[in-house]
Amino acid sequence: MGVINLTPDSFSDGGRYRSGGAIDVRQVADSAAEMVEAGASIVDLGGESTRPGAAPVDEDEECRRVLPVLEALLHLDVVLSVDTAKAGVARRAIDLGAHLINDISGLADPLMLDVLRAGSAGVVLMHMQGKPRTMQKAPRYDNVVDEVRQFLSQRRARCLSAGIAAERICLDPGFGFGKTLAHNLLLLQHLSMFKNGGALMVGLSRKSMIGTITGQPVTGRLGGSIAAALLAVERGADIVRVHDVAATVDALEIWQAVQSVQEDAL
Ligand code: HH2
Repeated sequence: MGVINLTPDSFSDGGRYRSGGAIDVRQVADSAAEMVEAGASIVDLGGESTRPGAAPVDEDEECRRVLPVLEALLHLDVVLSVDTAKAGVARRAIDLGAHLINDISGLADPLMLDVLRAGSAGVVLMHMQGKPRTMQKAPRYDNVVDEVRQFLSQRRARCLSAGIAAERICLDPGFGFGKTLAHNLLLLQHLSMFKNGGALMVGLSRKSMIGTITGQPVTGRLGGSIAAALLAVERGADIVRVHDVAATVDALEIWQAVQSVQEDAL
């Protein structure tokens, strides 16, 4: 999954697609096509930054950022995902043709389930402790792996009992969302415990946990991000949400070749 942030304030690519205050839809379309060419099977469009301390955006502004771009990408042969926690944005995105709603709040909006039930789009249910503005102040868990697993399985059960088929649901432990470095590392170490037959997704790309370990600024986190993506895939992640699609695909191709080579290939 390639990330396209249409925000002015995302932590690593904020403002990238803006010129003179407006979003340059053509430039976004070129980037999305490049990601697809490089091997992305999903493109994720975000209209609200969720970095720690980010200010919330209202529904109309989020739609103004995301919907014209979504419309411009509908011709691409790729799964189009919209990163939103707002049922209103999700509804309008699905009506326009979005295939997947990436809900970082894991159904916090009480209307989200109805919106999902009314359509056929898939959903990513992500775990977050607290809200982006304050989530990194003092994250606390007795057992981070158990608590995040429990949250995700409850939210998944809610979707299932609303009639959303298991194949439409993907779970994500939410790296960096109300978690210390140690919480994030424990989640990655035990990622295979999140496998439950459905799809598992992770977002580790360029995150501050990579910067804390490597001492690199956002612009220098490619190596760390690729290492983290590989560790996640090795532990069962089906989808990795990344900013650097081409380099990640290369790394995963090497991993896959090593996994699949047979003795009789000699
Ligand atoms: N991380 C970010 C945003 N959306 N969605 C899922 N499912 N999982 C993640 O880990 C995840 C996510 C944060 O990264 P980014 O979009 O690059 O930054 P920002 O929130 O500042 O726009």
